[in-house]
Parts: sequence; C-alpha cells; structure tokens
Amino acid sequence: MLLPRYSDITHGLTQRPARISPKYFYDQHGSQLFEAITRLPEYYPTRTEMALMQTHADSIAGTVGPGRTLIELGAGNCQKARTLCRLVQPACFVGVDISADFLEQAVQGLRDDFPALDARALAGDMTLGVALPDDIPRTGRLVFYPGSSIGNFDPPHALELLGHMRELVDDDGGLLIGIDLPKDVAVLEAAYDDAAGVTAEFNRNVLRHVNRLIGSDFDVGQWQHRAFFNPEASRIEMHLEATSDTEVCWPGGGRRFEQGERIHTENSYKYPLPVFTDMLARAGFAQAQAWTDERGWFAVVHARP
Ligand code: AVJ
Repeated sequence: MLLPRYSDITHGLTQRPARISPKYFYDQHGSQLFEAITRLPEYYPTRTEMALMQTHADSIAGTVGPGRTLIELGAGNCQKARTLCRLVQPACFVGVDISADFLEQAVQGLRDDFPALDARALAGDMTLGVALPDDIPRTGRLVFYPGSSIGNFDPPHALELLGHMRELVDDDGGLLIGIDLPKDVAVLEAAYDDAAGVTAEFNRNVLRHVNRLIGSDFDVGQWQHRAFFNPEASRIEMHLEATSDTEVCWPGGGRRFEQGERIHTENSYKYPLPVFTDMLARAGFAQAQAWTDERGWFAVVHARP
C-alpha cells in the first residue's frame, strides 16, 4: 500500500508542472476541513444539492424506488446518505471512502439512525475499482455519487469511472449523481477561495499529508493557495504556489521549486447538463432524468441503462 502511493506521489511531484492528486486531500484533518468547506457561505454545491434532494424528495423517491442496495462512492461523513436513506429506505448500504477511520465513524452513525439498515464501510480508493463483498445483492443496486465529485476527473477518466459504475449494477440498477453546472465566474471562484481561508488551509493540508505518506519535508507555510476558473476547460483549478525558492526532499529524491512555481492539486469540472448526459449515455446509462435548482447551479441526475 505504501509503495504505490510513494511512486504515485513522487512521480507527480517531479512532473513539470508538478501535481498531487486531489485524493490526497482526505486525511483525517482534510476530511474535517472539507466538512467545514461544505458549511461556508461561498460554497454553494453541498447546500444546493441537499435542498434539491429535499425539494424533489417525492419525485426522486418515486424514480429510485424502495428497498435498493445503496452504494455510495466517496461517502465521507454520510450526511447525504442519511438524507437519501430517509427518502428511499434502502435494505442495504455500502459506503466507500479513502478515509477509513472517518468513514467507519460515519457508517456507525448511520447504523444508529437506521437500526434495520445493513450498513457497511468499505475503505479504499474507488478510482482503482470497487470490489464489493460477495454477499452484497447484485439486483436492485443504486450507485450514489453526490457532490459533483465526478468533476475531479478529466473527462476521459470521468467517462471511464462512469463505465465502472455501470459495471457495478445490473440492467435493473441505477446511478444517482450530483453535477455542478457552469455559472457566473465570480460565484465559482469565491466557492474555491473563501474569505475565511478554509479552502486555502484544505489545499495546503495536502502537503502535510504528503509529508507523512512519503517522508518529504514540505514547509507548508511557504505555499500559497491559488484557485481560478479555466474557461477553455470549464473547470476550477486549484494550485499551491511557492512564495520563495525552495527545495523539497524525500527519501530517494527531491526537487527545487522557484518562487511562483506551482503544484496543481485539483480540477473541478463544471459540465453543462446535456454534455454530461451525453457522457452518461456513452458509459452505458442511456436514460437520464435530472432535477435542478431554480438558479440552475447544480443538478441531481438519475441515470439507468
Ligand atoms: C469534493 C470534489 C466535490 O470540487 O467542489 C471543495 C472538493 N475542493 N473545495 C469540489 C473541493 C475545494 C469538491 N469535491
């Protein structure tokens, strides 16, 4: 487990420009910081998606149907799973997340709230493929991927992931997925560069996590948060920018960064709805039904084969 991470991270760090995958944001502290982000006034996605699910609760519940096996990818604090469980009363829940301890606590909370629910925590990196335990029913599965997390992947990789989700379900299965839509650039940029500096701290925290994972010596205080919308690619980009010339070492390697040089830490794609439903179709989800808020900022899409 350590070795693939080591080479994944050091490979990215020695690229020009350097990069770190956003999955490394989510150590225990990073997961807590992300939770704090979801409560920021500027960060509209979580609250818009939650409101959407509440406003269209009956319609969503009617479309999904009861008694499903719910599989949530990137389940995090399971807050959205809790909302969805109230709506669709699944028989079984599997939460998958890279942050093992954080997930285990959250799934336990879900068991406390829904004593009849068979709730499981599956720690792992969903981007490497999800292997579900044998006793998870194959029929009636609903994959739940909220929060526009799919936006973290480049379109070809996102398409591949949607293909994996299609393979997780039978022909009677479905996918409920949240998509952040293109909107006013000022609104987008504020959501990723909040006044309180929580997102900046979330971004910088990746360096602490990387220091622990590969034994590097990043001085977190030397790196500045940058977030901006890239209109050509229709994505928010987050970077860490060196505030002075600096050298970073890790066992077996290292690299110099000049002042102003950046490490690319995240992309967050914003798809127009028709572009996304086309991608769903190419991944094997031919039918899609979408719910959007009145501002047209976010969409929850139910897709089936
Ligand atoms: C968890 C990937 C949906 O892209 O909005 C929030 C992560 N990054 N603020 C997003 C994030 C900076 C978030 N996702």
